[in-house]
Amino acid sequence: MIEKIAGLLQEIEDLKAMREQEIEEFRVRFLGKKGEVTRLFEEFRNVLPEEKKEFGKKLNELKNAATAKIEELRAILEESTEAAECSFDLTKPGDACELGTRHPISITREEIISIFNKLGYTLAEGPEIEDDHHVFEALNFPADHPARDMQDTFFISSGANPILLRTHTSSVQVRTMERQKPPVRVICPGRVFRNEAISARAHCIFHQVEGLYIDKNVSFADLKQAILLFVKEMFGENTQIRMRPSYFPFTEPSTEVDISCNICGGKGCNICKGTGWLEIMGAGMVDPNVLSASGIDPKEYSGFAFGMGIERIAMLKWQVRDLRHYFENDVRFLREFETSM
Ligand code: 2U9
Repeated sequence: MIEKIAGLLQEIEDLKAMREQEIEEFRVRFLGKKGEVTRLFEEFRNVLPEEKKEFGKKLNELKNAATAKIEELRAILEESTEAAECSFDLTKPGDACELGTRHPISITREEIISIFNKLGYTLAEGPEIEDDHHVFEALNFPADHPARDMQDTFFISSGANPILLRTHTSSVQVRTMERQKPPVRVICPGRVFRNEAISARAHCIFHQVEGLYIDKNVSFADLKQAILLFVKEMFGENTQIRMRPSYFPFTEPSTEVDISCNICGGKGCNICKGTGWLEIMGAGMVDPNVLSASGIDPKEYSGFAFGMGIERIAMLKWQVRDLRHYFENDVRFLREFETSM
């Protein structure tokens, strides 16, 4: 009997890693209702009293060894299963990597910049948080101009030269003029902020591109030609322009520029509200006061400037009906521009 137990103990010790089913078979064979250990416990009753102590000790040893081995085998199995699950299957096809799309505002901004780059304009950028001097004072805004009101501008501080969120990128051109002697030919894209109620046609944050050209003998004819070249590149060779008189504190004379409707070609449709024309930008000859404020002699130099809202240009290019689409980042809207990458 003792020998039998020793044999079984040896058998247990020799056992190597097993699959789930083999471990279960081993458990049934040793610890099951009709298993080896159970049978030996039954035989224990017939053992001579003087042998009971040694036999009982060996029997418990066998039971403990079988239980411990089962636990050990299960742990080994679990570890190897986990390792197998973690290991890479190099034959599997890779996960598709979904590419994002460029935002229509970025696409439009890059296109506008690239057209003006070809005309010799270089890029200039400046801070979104500005001071009153660069946004209003140097641009000939009178002290009581409504743009200087809290209703129109987000102010950060008050005082002699308040800090505010720029309402146009014209401050970038002011900084360029302060730094650089003419000739100046810059294109200035950027975010601007106005205290407006959000609707389909207005937003408190939007994007502008403004341009400035200062040199000797720059005329209104040069301005007209630059704009005509731009719109033909942007909206097609057959695009016409129309200039209407307007007013801005920083330009004199000032104009608002329309293009012939790129949907109906000027015949009149619901996009151009039957007029055949679409407003795209403002422009004008830089006011002599603006030149002097930044240290440029208006007797020696003249210049033109223009400004446009990127959202508006993109709306006209792709017939976007509601400005809010640009800021909501709904992928169904953004995917419309997938092919424009
Ligand atoms: C300097 C001198 C002059 C920039 C200009 C406009 C006309 C204009 C609007 C178009 C739609 C702003 O986005 S919008 O609301 N802009 O009409 N901007 S001329 O004139 C300057 C700029 C800088 C030093």
